[in-house]
Amino acid sequence: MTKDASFRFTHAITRRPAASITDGLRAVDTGTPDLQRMQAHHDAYVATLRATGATVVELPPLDAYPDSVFVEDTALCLPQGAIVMRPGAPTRLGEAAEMAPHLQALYTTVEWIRGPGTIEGGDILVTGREILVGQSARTDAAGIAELRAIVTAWGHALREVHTPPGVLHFKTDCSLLDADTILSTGRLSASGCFDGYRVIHTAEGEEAAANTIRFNDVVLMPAGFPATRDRIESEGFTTVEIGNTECAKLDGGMSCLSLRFTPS
Ligand code: CIR
Repeated sequence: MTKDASFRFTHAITRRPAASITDGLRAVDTGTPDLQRMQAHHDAYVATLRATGATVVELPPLDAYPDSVFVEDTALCLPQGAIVMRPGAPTRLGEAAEMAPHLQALYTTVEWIRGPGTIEGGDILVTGREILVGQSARTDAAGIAELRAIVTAWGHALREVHTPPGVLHFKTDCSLLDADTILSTGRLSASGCFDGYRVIHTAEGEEAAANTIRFNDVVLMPAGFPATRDRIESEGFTTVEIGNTECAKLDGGMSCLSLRFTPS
């Protein structure tokens, strides 16, 4: 794939948060998310994606799945096709089948992780060179092996890495800023998993800013992390800050809220 294909996209899919979001999974209870505030943040997020010229499909809320706003975990979208994931959280398993028809409407090739292994999109970082996948409480070796078989047949290199203990997903702690540049927390990059890349670190105490998305010409990042924002800007990127207080209560961030791709 061309290097730019890791951050330039014509399409995104999002899903509006459901009223059941109050029952969303969380590692630590820091309060109940407010649906109205989350919707307002979500509207700003979608508007920012659209402002780059992309087509954004906004799916309706799915009350049966409290975490279904976090669509990233349901699929991996690559230039050659989409792969429907198999989430490791039992309450989220059905979200993948809900997403599949929307991918089939846009892609010629859609593959499935069939199990018994599990894997969630939040553990997968596609760079300009390779696909990094972190084992986590949600993503296991069998799930990664199944993904490897599909993506290597499509010409990608897959490298297995580790999600820091106590961190939900690999990408909770990192994101791609361009084909060769990664934003990372110090605790994650210390593992050496980004050796050979240009790494920009989140500022001290701003680890929660690590999950951003580069989408066409902008970097969407959670609001409230000025030192990290300044670092990203000083490296030549254009940031847009999006409120993330409500998603953060459910361990969610910028990448979780969309699937980003160019259909083929
Ligand atoms: C969960 O625990 O599954 C959701 N509350 C948060 C999912 C965040 N998704 C992501 O980082 N890709």
